[in-house]
Amino acid sequence: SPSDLAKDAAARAGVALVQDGMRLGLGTGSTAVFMVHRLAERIRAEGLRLRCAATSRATCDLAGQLGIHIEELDEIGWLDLTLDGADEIDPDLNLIKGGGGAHLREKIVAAASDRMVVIADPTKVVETLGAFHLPVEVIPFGVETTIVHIRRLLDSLDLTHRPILPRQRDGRIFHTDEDNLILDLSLDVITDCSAISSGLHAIPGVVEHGLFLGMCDLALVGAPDGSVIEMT
Ligand code: DER
Repeated sequence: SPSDLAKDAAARAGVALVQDGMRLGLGTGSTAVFMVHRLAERIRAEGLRLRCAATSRATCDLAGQLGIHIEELDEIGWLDLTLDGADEIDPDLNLIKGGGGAHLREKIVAAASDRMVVIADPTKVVETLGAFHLPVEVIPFGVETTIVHIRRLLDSLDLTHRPILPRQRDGRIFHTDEDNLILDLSLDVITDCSAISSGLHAIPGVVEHGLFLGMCDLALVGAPDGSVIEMT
């Protein structure tokens, strides 16, 4: 499909940044799947020696199936480059991530990297963040009270929002790799990213949200014809 061609083009451009000996963070999601496949091809073709940390069990499993040796982030310590997808990318390269429910480990890995490069198809590029829901990872204990605090925060910021319920997948409550829950906030337009970010972080039951502010160094946006636009 055109979307797959665009994702693969972005994935190939991201993998082209990988140099022998690098310590890499491998993202999560459908675009990251293309990236892991292209990376495995380069490793096989060129005998690249890399140290790779995964941002989810799903990516760890896929990489393992493709012969990519995955290590724990703490075994590697720090990373040169993280390649990951995004749900939305604004002109300042601020992101919404978490559509796949992996934004906590993704943010930890991105924060442990000298460089974060996002790979995406054109549908992810937006003028203003918010059309995509904002995922928030929360501890299951007392989640109803956490929801009350989030609702009060959104009201204080004059943000309209719909009922806040834990994310479901295949009809069951979704749990993250840390066995936490995800709340998807439908905010429509997010203009004051920092107010939302600091407000959410002040709530005890909130673990992490999907706003990646000032973390992305470069976005590679693929097109179905194989071309790639760089956003910096
Ligand atoms: O969950 C995530 O953060 C993923 O990276 C997501 O944002 C992008 O997933 P996609 O490549 O399947 O659109």
